[in-house]
Amino acid sequence: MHLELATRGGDSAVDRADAADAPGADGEGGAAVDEQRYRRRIAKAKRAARSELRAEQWSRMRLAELEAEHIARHGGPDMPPGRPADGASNGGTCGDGCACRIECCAGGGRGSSDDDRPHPAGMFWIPPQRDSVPRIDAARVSPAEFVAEWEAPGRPVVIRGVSDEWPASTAWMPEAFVRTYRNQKFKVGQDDEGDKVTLAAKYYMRYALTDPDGARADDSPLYIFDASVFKSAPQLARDYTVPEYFRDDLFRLVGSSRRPPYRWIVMGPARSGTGIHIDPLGTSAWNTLLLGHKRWALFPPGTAKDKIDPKLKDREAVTWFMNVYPKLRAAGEDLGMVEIIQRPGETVFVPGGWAHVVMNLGEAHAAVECDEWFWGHAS
Ligand SMILES: O=C(O)CCC(=O)C(=O)O
Repeated sequence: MHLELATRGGDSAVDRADAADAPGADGEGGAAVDEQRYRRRIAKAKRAARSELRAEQWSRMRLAELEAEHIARHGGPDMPPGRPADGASNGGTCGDGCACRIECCAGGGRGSSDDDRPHPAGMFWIPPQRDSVPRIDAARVSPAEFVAEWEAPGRPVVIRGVSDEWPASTAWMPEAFVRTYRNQKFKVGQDDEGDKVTLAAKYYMRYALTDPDGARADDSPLYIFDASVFKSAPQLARDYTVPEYFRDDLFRLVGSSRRPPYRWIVMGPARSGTGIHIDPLGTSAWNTLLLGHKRWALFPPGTAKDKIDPKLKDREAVTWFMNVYPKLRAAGEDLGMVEIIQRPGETVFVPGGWAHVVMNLGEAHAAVECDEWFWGHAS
């Protein structure tokens, strides 16, 4: 979705239509005008971002309904999405400052019969034992140790504790975010010409969080994935700090004007995500999640492309998890597949050359994260 290294900069049809709205005009036009404008913006963005789909086809797989049915059946009637049913626990719950109490990352080896048990949090969740990626604490592992243990050998790892002090931990939470960036436009896709498709934060947040006919109904919702907004809203770059492990980055030597896009603000609701890909130019990546949960599947360099990236009707992450993942689940270990449920406050390190596919989980809340590519020392 965001993998193009150069966008064609020109305004899209959606941009031009948005420009006709004076910022703040929604406050004066009354609810009816707001409503119409909101619906128009979303419809236009969807048409531009995925021209192969007609409006009603955005929910043709009925995934939102199926997910709700799954939760009703397996999650218990009064359980918020993600909270395990009594007796469903197979090894620990989300802890360490995460308020959701979802069991997800306890580790503990694969192959348990619990593997096949429906997860109470939703149909795209995996049992904790499938998440086998080690966690390290940023305060306890020095940069030299990080390079030796993880970066140089190219091993994925999840780092805890890098974002505790970031202003983004509060500034990027949905309510604060929409207050600050109300009329700021964010990229939510790309049209057939390669131009970016944008939406103002106030429209996107409504679509993602509160409109029952918005993202909640869509199989693979629109997803904020924006690198260029750091230019028009430079404060965003001051809301986070590059973790120490990744500061010594050869990419910087290219110079800021010639450096390809390398950092993104990413926000999306359940089932939005990024289809399978390998990050370009041999870059590695770090990805810090501030809110919500994300599911990852990663494959080591050299994995046969036809096994993990067969031709599908689209390249959406949810399509991959529904059609490719079930066939790989058993063979995954032979292929070297590793899986992660990333929790708030966790940073995933993706070494160069690893193919990966990523999908946001959860119900009403968006995943909010910061994502950067880098070259580092070893690549
Ligand atoms: O968070 C995501 O949706 C995917 C991020 C990713 O895969 C990347 O930036 O390469």
